[in-house]
Amino acid sequence: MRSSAESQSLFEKAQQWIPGGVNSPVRAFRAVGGNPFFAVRASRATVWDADGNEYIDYVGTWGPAILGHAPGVVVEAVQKAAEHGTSFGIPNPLEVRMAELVVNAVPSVEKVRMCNSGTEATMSAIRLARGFTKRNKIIKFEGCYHGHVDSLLVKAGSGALTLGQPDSAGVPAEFTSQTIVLPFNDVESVRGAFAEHGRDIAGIILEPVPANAGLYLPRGGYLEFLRDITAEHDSLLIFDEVMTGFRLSLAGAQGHFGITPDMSCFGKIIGGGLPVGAFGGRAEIMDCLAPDGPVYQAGTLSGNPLAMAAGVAVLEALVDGSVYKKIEALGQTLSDGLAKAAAAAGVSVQLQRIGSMSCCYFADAPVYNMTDAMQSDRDRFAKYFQGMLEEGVYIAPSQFEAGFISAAHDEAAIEKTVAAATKVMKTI
Ligand code: KE4
Repeated sequence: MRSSAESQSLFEKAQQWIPGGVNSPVRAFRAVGGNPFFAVRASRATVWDADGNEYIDYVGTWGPAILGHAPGVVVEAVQKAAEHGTSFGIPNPLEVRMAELVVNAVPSVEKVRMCNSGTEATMSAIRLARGFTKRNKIIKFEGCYHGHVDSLLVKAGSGALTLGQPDSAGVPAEFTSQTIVLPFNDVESVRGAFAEHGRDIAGIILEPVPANAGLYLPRGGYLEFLRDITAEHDSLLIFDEVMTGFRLSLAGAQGHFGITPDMSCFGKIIGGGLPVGAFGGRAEIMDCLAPDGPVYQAGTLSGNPLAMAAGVAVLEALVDGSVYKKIEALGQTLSDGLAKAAAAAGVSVQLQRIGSMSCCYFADAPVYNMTDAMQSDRDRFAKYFQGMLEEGVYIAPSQFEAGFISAAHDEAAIEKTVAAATKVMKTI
């Protein structure tokens, strides 16, 4: 039995001064029971908690750690940058290098604006879409999570779905009245929305691979359909690639699927673990942003030299493509191993994976949308989570999250994980 005295003590203290004891709800373990452990150190594919327990980490700080934790290139870059100042609020060369890397990596992005979180990126992208098209309605899909933007916290995924609050209190109906929420992978519902609201739809925002209700894939032709119908109605196609950007390929999901959105949102990986967000797209759209255009958007720490230094170091390490080959192969090995573990235990799972992102649904049928995902057996998932934790494997503390493999994982880590799953699956 893992010791947890120090984490318990920290959690008691945290709950006195921090709502729920956490600074982001999904960390509270509410969906899986028990109390969260407190991380004190992370390196490569391992995280250590305050009681000295170590875990193979498949959360990867929810996506940023594609190179693993504390990669040397990032640590050195941040140390060097910090010696010259932690923030200027003045344009700096690292911002220019970051923009160059993003524009060179993602063909659909002609210009990009940095901000400080994925939420800011999506919030700004939909404001820009409305300003550019002079229309108000936005289509989003059930189960997709775009951060805690008021108007998009409707049937949202991630922590909202985990806590059973896909719609948040405190959001006036007026703020979501312009948001059309449709099931993912359902062509007819999108056709119907455009038939009814066509000329007032500023755009569609989606996770091209929804990974905030577990992980499910677009059906064949679906992304192409969304690209065509938005173009047909002069609406914008906005890919929220906060999670998939620079994860599924150097050009994200759009590069993997060969789709050209009008705008894209980024975060996580491009900050190398420091607070970051970005949104970019066609120059004629981006030039509507202040100071050139009428759409206002700003941020004290946007383009901050530490986040830029960390992000530039990561992106430069990804450019040759070798990381993607490695994490794709490890992802396949892990999914194959987990499938065998489940089969041996007679447990019905849906292992859904793309590249280094995956989800193990405890479900009898494949998952293609939020309704399917909600059929999964969350009690069984909670038992699986706790069993894996006892075996020294940390997976996302929610059935409605994806897992990540980093370049720091290796065959030995995957073998240990599969061995743990083989043991745990027999007990749940
Ligand atoms: P942030 O504001 O948390 O940086 O990004 C919001 C966001 C936007 N778009 C997508 C596709 C996202 O996945 C996210 C954030 N992802 C969750 C994990 N599923 C963040 C974890 C958390 O909320 O603690």
